[in-house]
Amino acid sequence: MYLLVAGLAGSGKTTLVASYSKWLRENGHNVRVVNLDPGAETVPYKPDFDVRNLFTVVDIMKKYNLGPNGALLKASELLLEKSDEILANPAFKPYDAIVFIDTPGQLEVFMFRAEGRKFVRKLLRRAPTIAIFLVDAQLCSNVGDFVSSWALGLFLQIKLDIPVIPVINKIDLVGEEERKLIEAIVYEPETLKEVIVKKLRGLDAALAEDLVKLVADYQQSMRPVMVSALRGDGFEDLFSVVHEAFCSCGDLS
Ligand SMILES: Nc1nc2c(ncn2[C@@H]2O[C@H](COP(=O)(O)OP(=O)(O)O)[C@@H](O)[C@H]2O)c(=O)[nH]1
Ligand SMILES: [Mg+2]
Repeated sequence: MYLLVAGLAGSGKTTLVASYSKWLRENGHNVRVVNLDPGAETVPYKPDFDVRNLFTVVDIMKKYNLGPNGALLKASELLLEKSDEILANPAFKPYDAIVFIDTPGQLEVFMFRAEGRKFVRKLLRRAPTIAIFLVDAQLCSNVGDFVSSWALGLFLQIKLDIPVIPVINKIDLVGEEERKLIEAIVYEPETLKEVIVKKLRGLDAALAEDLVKLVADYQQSMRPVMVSALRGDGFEDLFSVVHEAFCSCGDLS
């Protein structure tokens, strides 16, 4: 089975891939780790497959004379072009392990473009695939930012059409009061509604209602989890939600 780790740049994807895969191994699970971020400088885990052995953002910039953004777009084209070769690597054998996939820092390039989605469809054809969507808990210092990022997980679910588990990361960096606020936003649709109406003022009231309903439905199908990728807090809870998600897409192992 494949576990895609997605989220905005800096949300903690790479850190979570490293610490959570280690935790799973220590708990007797077979795990492999794939780095699909061609822009990563270093990764704190030993990848079983690393896309940087095929191309890196820096190489692409030089070879095609592109700036960083152009190179990222080119990288997602190359990822799809070379997908058969990539997926043939033994690291992607899906049935004897949980295969973690660390994705590019720039979520929009991978997830909100046809190439990224086509790659995900290829994974899905091989084995059950789910995603974790990381949101940085520190964003709650501006509730509007937090809710917008939170809703992005929902759009990801719509776009990719696979189960997406919303995960609040860096919970070690927020105080008790902020933690309560986050809990209220992610577990209580009424609070979320209040926040959307008050803080996302640009949103028309009817649209706000619709957004609240969508997010509430999303949460019902997928329970949010709070973790600290750095400290390893919340990993048992994350495991039970990941397990449930795989069960619901037909893979009980
Ligand atoms: N305090 C704290 N820092 C974290 C946590 N997870 C990630 N970070 C830090 O956030 C920064 C970005 O993390 P990274 O894993 O590279 O994010 P990515 O861009 O999503 O892959 C790094 O400095 C990490 O050490 C966490 O749970 N707690
Ligand atoms: Mg990363």
